[in-house]
Amino acid sequence: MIQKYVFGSPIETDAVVEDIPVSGEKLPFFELTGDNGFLYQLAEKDIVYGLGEQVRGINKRGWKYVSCNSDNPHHQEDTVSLYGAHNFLLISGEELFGVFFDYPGSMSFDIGFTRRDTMKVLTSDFNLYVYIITGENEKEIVKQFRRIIGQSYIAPKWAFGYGQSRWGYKSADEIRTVAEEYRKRNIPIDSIYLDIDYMEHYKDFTVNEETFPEIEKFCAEMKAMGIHLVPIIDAGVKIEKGYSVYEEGVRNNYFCKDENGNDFTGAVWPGRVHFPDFLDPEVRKWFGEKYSILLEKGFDGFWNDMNEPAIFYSEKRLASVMERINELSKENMGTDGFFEFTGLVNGISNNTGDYDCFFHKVDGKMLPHSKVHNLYGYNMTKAAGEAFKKLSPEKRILMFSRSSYIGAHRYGGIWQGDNKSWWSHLLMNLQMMPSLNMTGFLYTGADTGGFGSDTTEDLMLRWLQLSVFLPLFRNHSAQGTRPQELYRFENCEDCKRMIEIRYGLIPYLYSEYRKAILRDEMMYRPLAFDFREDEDARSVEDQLLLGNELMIAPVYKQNATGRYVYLPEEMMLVRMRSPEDFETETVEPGHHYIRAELNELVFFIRKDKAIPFGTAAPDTARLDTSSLRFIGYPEAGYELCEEEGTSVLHMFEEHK
Ligand code: MIG
Repeated sequence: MIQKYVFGSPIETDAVVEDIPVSGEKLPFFELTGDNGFLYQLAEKDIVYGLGEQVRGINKRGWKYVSCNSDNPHHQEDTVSLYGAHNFLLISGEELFGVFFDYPGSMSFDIGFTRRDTMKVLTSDFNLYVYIITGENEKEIVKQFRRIIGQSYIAPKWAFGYGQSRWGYKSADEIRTVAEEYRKRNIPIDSIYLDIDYMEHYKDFTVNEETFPEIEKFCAEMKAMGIHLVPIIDAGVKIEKGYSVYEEGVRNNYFCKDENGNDFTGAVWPGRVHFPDFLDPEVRKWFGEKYSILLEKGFDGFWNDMNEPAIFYSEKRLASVMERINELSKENMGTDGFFEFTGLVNGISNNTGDYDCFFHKVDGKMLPHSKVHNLYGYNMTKAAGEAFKKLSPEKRILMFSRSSYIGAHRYGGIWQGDNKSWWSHLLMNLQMMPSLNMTGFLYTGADTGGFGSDTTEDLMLRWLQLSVFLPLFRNHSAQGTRPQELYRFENCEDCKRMIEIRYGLIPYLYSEYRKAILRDEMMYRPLAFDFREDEDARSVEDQLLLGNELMIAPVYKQNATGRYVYLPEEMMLVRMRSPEDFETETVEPGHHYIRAELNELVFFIRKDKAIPFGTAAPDTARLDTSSLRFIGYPEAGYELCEEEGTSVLHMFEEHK
């Protein structure tokens, strides 16, 4: 059952697409605090799931979080905000219910942080909708929530192939080399990403003709090699006379305004920019249609970045900071002055104070950005998604974004942003999957190998052993870090075999992905969602159920040659070194230490289940799905859900 409650006069976010009448009853479970907040008494054993893209564990209890989308490359234990605002929680324990706070401004969640037995949720101004969802179990509650927020975006099948990316590829030649290195070694690959350097001075929808000459030809050349090129699009539009996107935006009042009604100016990669007012449907239509410039050149996938929006500095803040620094530098700077100085400098980027200095047009009214901050990236992605429906009705386009709000899942996926090459971030990648799935983000994954800081070969291998199971499988890294294309490693062969296994898994993964979307289900679940009564399952933080058949439990510690795994039921362990080289063994329920050498992918098939498994292929277009094998329990069948419909497969039965 779903009940909708209203407080004050909320801004419509369109997160929920189903019409639900507002309940006249009193909000259950929560107490109103009188300071714009909601209070819930947590019982000793309550688990709190949710919040989508956030740090820490699957159980969110014991920390505080803030939904305030931010360009934050420090994903640490004490981080409170990342790039998304996913205000859905599921409380499981004494009571069982889901709650969605549909609120586009900044809000905070103290989940047993100040007091272990208290959850306090605070909004900035108490104008919001609250949805309470009750049901028989966790899965059923999520299903109801997913139904009211609308069906998730479906990525093309090729987007399940392996992708190589790096911030720093500067020319077509460099990209060509990457493609050749992969093909030369027969490492499967489907996509190479173009980061900001493909553009001319970081101007959206332009291509640098010197470094990327004849881009149509280059796209075609890559396509002939089986490789899709995926360019980045940034939110800010460069201020430059003669640049058509800028000029059209100014002429038609498509940019966010400052308090005087002038176009608001901030700075990002291109230098000074204006920000399109994506909350205005007319602006979305205009910006969305710009993607056709690149579609026509042969691109068929995009990633939207810097759309929290990230602001290096606003013109106004820069001026006031400079003025103050000038004053300070005239004096003999004492301790106080010095800290004021560093504070000013450090606070110049992504300063939430700037959010009151620019405005959006919402239903004909001007609203300060702070009121709708968390909707910006969502609406940028919506602009693209809506446009693709018109520009490319026949062909699926890959789209994922950095920033998001619930609702964005209908238009694209997200990636988990600027993580680091840290072992803890490999675990965090896994832990974010269920909470993202709860809120509709199915096409997701993190930068494999880690984005910031230097990776190591063993970290890469272990990370591959998680990412082979995740929809978005992209190796991406930041400039200045150790190069991490797979052919850079001494044991490139081991990496290659993991990618080959991935291609063997794609028929299964894409099928489970489609099922999860079409049925409003979670593709990745905590163990406790299927084994509710099992106390040990309820505390597992480093294993996931995948689809209806698998359990994954990757090694995420350096130098470990195995790990403890909890089996809530008997399962079949698969130990795989390549698509052709693997063994299986049945493992009893309980806690086990499972060995897994660096070159071994270990995963589990649930009791009486089996999965279809293909062979390696250079890319998804060349996957041979006519000869799927089965791995798992001998009597099991499998329902394959493909683009054309579903078909039931049985063990040893050939798939046509
Ligand atoms: O300020 O485009 O998260 O994936 O490589 C950094 C450069 C801007 C942030 C993205 C990252 C991308 C990088 N971008």
